[in-house]
Amino acid sequence: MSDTIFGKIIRKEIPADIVYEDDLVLAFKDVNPQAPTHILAIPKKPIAKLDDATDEDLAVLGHLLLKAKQVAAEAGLTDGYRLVMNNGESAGQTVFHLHLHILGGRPLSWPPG
Ligand code: DGP
Repeated sequence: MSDTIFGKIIRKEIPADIVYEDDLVLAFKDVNPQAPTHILAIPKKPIAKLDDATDEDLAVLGHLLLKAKQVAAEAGLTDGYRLVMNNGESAGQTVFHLHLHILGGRPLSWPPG
């Protein structure tokens, strides 16, 4: 897949407020927060969107989900939080490097728009 702004963040070519990093995943604050806490968790592997993931990505996607839980806890989201993954343009995806939004710190309505 072609490079994205998140690829530049992974390579530290542009700054981001990183809250967690290991060999497989990175988590950083969203530049346009939609809630008091809005963190993005991404695999370092450049998968454009969930539809492009394969069985080879099983471990990294499981790791991403468990690290999202850890990041939410470390951010103090003890009263619930929402994980969102937009898949494709009509779902609202704008950056084509798979990412999980971790949102919390205010009541979140349902259904999402
Ligand atoms: P999505 O619409 O699901 O593709 O979400 C992309 C998110 O990425 C959006 O909430 C804004 C965020 N974002 C875009 N560019 C940057 C950036 O350069 N830095 C950070 N920290 N977040 C960004």
